[in-house]
Amino acid sequence: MRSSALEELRPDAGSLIVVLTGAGISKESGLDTFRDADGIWSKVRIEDVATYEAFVRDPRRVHAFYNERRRGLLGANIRPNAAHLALARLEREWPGEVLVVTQNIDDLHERAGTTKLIHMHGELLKAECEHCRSILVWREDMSRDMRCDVCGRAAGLRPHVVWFGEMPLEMDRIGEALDRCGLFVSIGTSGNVYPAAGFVSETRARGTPSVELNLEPSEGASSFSHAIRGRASEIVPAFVDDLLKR
Ligand code: BJW
Repeated sequence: MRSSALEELRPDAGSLIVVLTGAGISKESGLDTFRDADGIWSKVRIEDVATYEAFVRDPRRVHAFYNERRRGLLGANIRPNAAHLALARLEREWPGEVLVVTQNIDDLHERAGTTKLIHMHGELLKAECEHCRSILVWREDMSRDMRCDVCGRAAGLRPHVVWFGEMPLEMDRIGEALDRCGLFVSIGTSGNVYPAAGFVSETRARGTPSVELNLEPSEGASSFSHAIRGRASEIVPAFVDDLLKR
């Protein structure tokens, strides 16, 4: 990390910092990314498990995919790493606001202590009823014939996740935060999936400084004003330390 370059990133003490996170921040907690060589999309096809059409065609298969990932997330060995913990510290200690917008459906930010958080692609530990639109906390396996606890109807429960072609959640709140933030930070995302991949361009158009913390340059790397390369568990705590020292 070049401290002279980082110095330029100094946002006003009272300003809002928006942090976008992706699968790379949870990799060192033991959860797979999507597009790395050993990632989830190297084992299953998007069109088989991550579209509404796939769910209608073969709900058993889609439920099996998410049931396995839910069981994995709840495994005793999965816990937040130093990067999640550093972002929770940033929220506690930064004199302005911090909003974490995560594409991840895991709950590792919450477990680390982050409270100002938007799960734009949903949450693995929740179910949604297609009949009454209730969102239910869900830690067990799910199947198509289960009944909704709220409306009592069967065959309507789906994982509360955003598949391709579906609208990500809380886009108005995210847009408002991007409009007024003093710093945009992106951590552990490949920049392949929109609309999240376009956030940096939105902030850049307003002249807002931005920094990408990732193992390697993302698809949109050239749009960031600054970059820090390395493993999230090492570079995120160092970055947060640096921001809080100023
Ligand atoms: C480390 C590290 C370490 C590793 N330390 N770094 C053309 C055709 C059709 C659709 C589109 C199109 N063009 C655009 C679209 C829209 C589409 C899209 O973007 N498609 C692209 C593939 C082209 N987007 C959508 O459909 C979205 N909706 C939408 O646009 O709504 C508007 C609309 C509505 C109706 C009609 C039309 C438009 C929805 C996207 C939903 C994405 N869903 C998923 C699955 C969620 C549930 C689940 O988890 O199963 O979300 S896909 C998957 O990708 C998941 C992730 O959140 C998302 C992003 O992945 P992420 O986090 O970036 O992970 P990776 O693996 O890609 O990258 C990890 C990075 O970490 C790498 O860079 C590593 O190097 C790094 N890393 N270890 C630091 N230790």
